[in-house]
Amino acid sequence: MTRIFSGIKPTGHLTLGNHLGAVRQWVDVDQHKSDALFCVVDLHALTVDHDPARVRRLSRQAATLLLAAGLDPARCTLFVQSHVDEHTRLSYLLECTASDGEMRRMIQYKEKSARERATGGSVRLSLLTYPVLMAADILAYSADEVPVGDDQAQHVELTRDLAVRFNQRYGHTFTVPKAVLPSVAARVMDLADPTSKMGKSHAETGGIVYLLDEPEVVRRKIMRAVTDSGSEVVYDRETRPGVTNLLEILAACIGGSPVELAEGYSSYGALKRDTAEAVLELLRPVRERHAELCADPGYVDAVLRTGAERARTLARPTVDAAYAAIGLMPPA
Ligand code: AQP
Repeated sequence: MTRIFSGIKPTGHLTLGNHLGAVRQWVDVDQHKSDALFCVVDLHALTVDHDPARVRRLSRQAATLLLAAGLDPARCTLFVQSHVDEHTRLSYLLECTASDGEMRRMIQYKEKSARERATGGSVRLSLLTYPVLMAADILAYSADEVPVGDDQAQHVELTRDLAVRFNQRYGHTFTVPKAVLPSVAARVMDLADPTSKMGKSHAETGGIVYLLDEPEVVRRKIMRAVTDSGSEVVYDRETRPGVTNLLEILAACIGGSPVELAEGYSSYGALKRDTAEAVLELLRPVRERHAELCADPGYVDAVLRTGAERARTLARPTVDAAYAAIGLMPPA
């Protein structure tokens, strides 16, 4: 059976981008056809300036929202990264496999480190090495597939390179995984700036739809989405990024192709109205279930405990094999 691993960082409240680009695929497809592991990757949230209490709160909220979105603990394994030591154990071995040049070429590192420096902050070393920890997250479970949005494709490519290199140097240890991207909404853009990705940690929140936004707020954000000059509804990422983003969101919510959906609209207003209603319809059950789960924190704890136990059992032999292969003496 195909093994799948994917994760989400508790750096902010989950967004429509996370939902359409990743979580919905996990819920509707992955957990039914594969041995799927989903992880709240809390260690990754420490790579930028963070508030400890907020990370703890957002980790719980992310796990609760994933269950609310439809992850079923009877069908998949849901856990928190820092509850399973194998991730950091393996990460160091992969740091000894990667080169610093490789790390500095990562687009997210270049963008985020530039942002940090521009605001006078210092760049944490972990921001540079975090793709290696992500590789460890994936390789520890011998995952075959990694369902991700487009922004993570480069990191999965790095994971593949590290797996191949390690296997060549030290003998076959890791499965070489591949990224699986959704066919639409692989990169949902910020509604207020459709040339930049809708990211949950971004400071400007006016163009970001959060899964727990009140319906009126969702409606307002979509109705105020920046559209393009011209008035025709045309699907073209280059020349019409705003309208194209709305068409992608609508298509991801109701099905169909964004190009064909465009033919049914003669004004931006109608497209925005339909997109807002489609998003609200998609998020309504998630919000309702989230409220129910918040009333039962013991259930969420139990799911995460069982998930971490299974994750540990799966990761341990692979990480132990990597320790042996790279030349470390086993404990007596
Ligand atoms: N806008 C998006 N469109 C499609 N997919 C997306 N994903 C994230 N944003 C979009 C996918 O969701 C999964 C989890 O994402 P993440 O937690 O790694 O990243 P984030 O939500 O983008 O969080 P941040 O902290 O705001 O990250 P940065 O600062 O990197 O933008 C992934 O599969 C991701 O592809």
